[in-house]
Amino acid sequence: MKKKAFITGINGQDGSYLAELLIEKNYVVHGTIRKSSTFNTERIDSIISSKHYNKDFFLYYTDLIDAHGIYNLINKIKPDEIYNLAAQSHVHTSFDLPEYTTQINSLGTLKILDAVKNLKLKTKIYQASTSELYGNTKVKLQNEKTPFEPRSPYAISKLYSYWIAKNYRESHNIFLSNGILFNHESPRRNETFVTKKITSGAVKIKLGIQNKISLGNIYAKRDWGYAPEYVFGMWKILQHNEPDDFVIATGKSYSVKEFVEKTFKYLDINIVWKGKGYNEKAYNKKNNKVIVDIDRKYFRNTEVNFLKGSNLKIKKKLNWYPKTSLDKIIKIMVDSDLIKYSN
Ligand code: NAP
Ligand code: F7E
Repeated sequence: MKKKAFITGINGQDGSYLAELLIEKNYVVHGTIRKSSTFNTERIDSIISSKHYNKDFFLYYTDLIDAHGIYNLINKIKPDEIYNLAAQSHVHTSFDLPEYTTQINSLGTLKILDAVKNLKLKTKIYQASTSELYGNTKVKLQNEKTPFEPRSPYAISKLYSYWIAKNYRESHNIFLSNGILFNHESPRRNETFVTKKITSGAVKIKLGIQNKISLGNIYAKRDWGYAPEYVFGMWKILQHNEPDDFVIATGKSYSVKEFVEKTFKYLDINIVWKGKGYNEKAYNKKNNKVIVDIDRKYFRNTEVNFLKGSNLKIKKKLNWYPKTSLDKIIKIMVDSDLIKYSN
């Protein structure tokens, strides 16, 4: 019998890669998308137009706000594994939409856990936790034991889902694991996140269809990994012989400014930085034009300044380790943007 997986947020960056991985691993994959007035399946269109659609790949409209819909779906599918990836995942937006973010990221998770509990299923559940939980920790290399200091409504909503997952694991004996994933990127990242904003902006500058990129805090540092490898880590977490929590990270950290420099370097555009604070700018050395400037609107009310994760536990217990360097990730993203915007 084929294993059945249920992925919430299957048309997101991670959901789309995970769906491809699980189909390759011979699962029957069931996934949720939201009803939208426009097409929203771009990241999974290749599966929809493949032989898998409605054979071993099924889509359902639902929203994590809808407890009955979720219960009914889980009851109908009775999945072996659930990957709860659906979320209002944008940190900056969570300051504007704190209640909605909490409804989806916190109570949405609870709805899934309650469905599995009430239906008395033996389903294993993966909960998408995040390095944002660490906030402005003083610990220089964050691991599974590092105390959390969340700094945004997003992080706080995910703190609830992290703890409710642990509680349902302990109090209801459900196989429930948190993956504490550090930032992971790919050509499928939405352009509202900084890496994709930079690679697509730099490519458009190279092609002469955009003049500059406006950014917020370029001194924030992140541990950026490659999304397809991280979804493989999610799957490994659920194949472990017991439920547990794992950090997935590269162990390397770079600033947004360094990401900008690496991206322009790959595109053969030489830049020079001048000015300080809100007046800092990067100039194209060739023509002295401003190609990066700072815009206050992209700053956050409270920022997470530095993240760097330890992957020791997942390396040791699950033999998962990152393979793709940041330079390689930038190359993959820029090459994909070049194809997209050259046409
Ligand atoms: P993403 O691209 O933003 O995808 C989020 C998915 O959730 C989309 O399919 C989205 O659907 C869906 N969704 C949003 N609101 C929903 C709602 N009310 N009901 C049902 N579905 C809803 O995020 P991602 O990068 O793939 O991340 C996957 C998960 O990992 C998220 O929970 C995120 O918070 C977490 N995470 C991400 C990272 C990272 O660096 N990428 C790191 C740590 C943790 P629409 O397309 O309709 O919006
Ligand atoms: O910001 C700074 C910004 O929005 C990264 C989500 O997947 O990863 C992601 O959250 C950094 C921040 O990602 C701009 O202030 C500067 O310090 O790409 P981001 P994020 O907030 O780290 C975590 C692990 C998740 O769980 C989330 O779901 O870049 N930054 N200038 C900017 N950020 C954005 N978006 N736009 C700018 O113009």
